[in-house]
Amino acid sequence: MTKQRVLSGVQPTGNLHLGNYLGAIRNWVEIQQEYDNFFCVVDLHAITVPHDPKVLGDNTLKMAALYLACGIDLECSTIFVQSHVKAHSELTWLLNCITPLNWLERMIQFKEKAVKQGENVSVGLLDYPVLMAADILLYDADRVPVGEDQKQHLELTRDIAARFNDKFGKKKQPVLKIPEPLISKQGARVMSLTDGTKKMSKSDPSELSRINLLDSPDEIKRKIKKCKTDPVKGLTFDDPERPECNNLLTLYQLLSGKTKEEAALECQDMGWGQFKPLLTETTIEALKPIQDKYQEIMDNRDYLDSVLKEGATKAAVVANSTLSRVKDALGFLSSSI
Ligand code: ATP
Ligand code: LTN
Repeated sequence: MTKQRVLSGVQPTGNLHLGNYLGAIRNWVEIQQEYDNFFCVVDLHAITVPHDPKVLGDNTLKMAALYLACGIDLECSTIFVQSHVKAHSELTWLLNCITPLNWLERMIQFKEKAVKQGENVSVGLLDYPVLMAADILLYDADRVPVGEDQKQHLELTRDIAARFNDKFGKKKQPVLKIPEPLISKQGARVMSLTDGTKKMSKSDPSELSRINLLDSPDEIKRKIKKCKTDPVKGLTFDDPERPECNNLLTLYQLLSGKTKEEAALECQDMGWGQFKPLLTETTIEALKPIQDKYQEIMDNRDYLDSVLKEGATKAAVVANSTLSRVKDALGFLSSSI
């Protein structure tokens, strides 16, 4: 039986944090053996907000190294850079022309990011979800593992595919596969260390709000020491009055590999003075193997280059075949005449 296909990606903007790891990449690693996977570094998405050309390339390379360091296995997964496969840009244009403008204006992430940027909002930022739809639809992905914040973008992807099939599919033969989101219950929404009601995010101006996968033990210690807590003794999950407590206990549970029950029992009588050092140690220990592997990969640039080259070649075969199908359905004159 052929395996179902998975596609996902992360933008090479800033450092990968525990939210990206627990909400996305760790789940990719957990499920990868069951699927045929494509994981891309979505560098075209990274330029939808003002960016620095001096660091884009390096950040893209670092993100790919982090995918490998987190445990992406090339036996069952392909790692590639979005801009290396030209079909992503081309399909975006084609989908742009069938996507109603008001579908994009409704996107929560666009509204939030547009407000933050004031005057300087690009057409690319509005079009970001169509590019994301192209990423997914090019690979006929069955499943898309992401954090909770991407749910709306996935619904849009499904709507775009359905609209395309409806308008251009022949005799009920769909052109594009409609993907399903894969959002794990735990870790889907890791919250900021400085405000338990806001998601941990790369674009938060405060470094203290997030723990990055490459933070040193001292940085981790300092951030957990300063993180927001509450005056109550004893830690509990799921108390709406205690968002910080729920977040920190969830981090402890996920990073220690314990069950929810085990973590709840262990921490039920702890004060913050006892819990914070425990969380610090657990975090440092959980990130150490990733950090060591990352260094090893970054020290072997030739290897990393070859992974990305091979990845782009494999990805292009699948992507170009979907693109041809789409162009045929739209009635373009074939270029092979
Ligand atoms: P930005 O804040 O600039 O939008 P981001 O931190 O949200 O960036 P992305 O590159 O947009 O990072 O997201 C990559 C993946 O990480 C996505 O699957 C997203 O759903 C997931 N993710 C991001 N933040 C969190 C979070 N706080 N908790 C769980 N998952 C998250
Ligand atoms: N918008 C996503 C990143 C992203 C993505 C994708 C995720 C771009 N293309 C395709 C899954 C599938 C985000 O996490 N901000």
